[in-house]
Amino acid sequence: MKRPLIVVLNGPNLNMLGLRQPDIYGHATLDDVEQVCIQAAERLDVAIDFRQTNGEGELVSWVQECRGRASGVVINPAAYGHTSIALLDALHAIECPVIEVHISNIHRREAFRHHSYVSQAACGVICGLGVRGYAHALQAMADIIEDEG
Ligand code: CA2
Repeated sequence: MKRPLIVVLNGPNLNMLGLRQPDIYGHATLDDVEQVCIQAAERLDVAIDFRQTNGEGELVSWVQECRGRASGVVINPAAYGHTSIALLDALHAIECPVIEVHISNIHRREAFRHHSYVSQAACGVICGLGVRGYAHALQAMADIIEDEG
């Protein structure tokens, strides 16, 4: 039987992970995050499509492409979570569950990071658990997909 597809989307500057600010984001690179996701997907018997972009429009287009293709979306919108109504609108328009991930605990940081537009479209939010948050998000998404039958 075909494995359900979970699309894992990453927003701006996440390609810089591991290169700067290890006190906030740890030492893992984006390649390491992808490996965490690949291993979790193998364990959970789901397929993943892992992507990163610095462009808001590209991120919106990738979300739109999930419609009818993906069984679930895990997204670290990075700074666009705090700013982008366009991204929120795109996430509202797809008909699959969304889980938002942030590596850092955005609520322990500057006030402008405390609000995320994306959270309004998400069935769950994971933040502050480091890159392991992606594995937890994939586990939760696999459970949701199975429950939906
Ligand atoms: O904690 C997270 O995962 C964030 O989504 C990361 C974003 C930040 O804007 C959000 O508030 C929280 C930043 C992406 C990574 O930015 C870096 C910049 C320089 C060096 C390393 C990472």
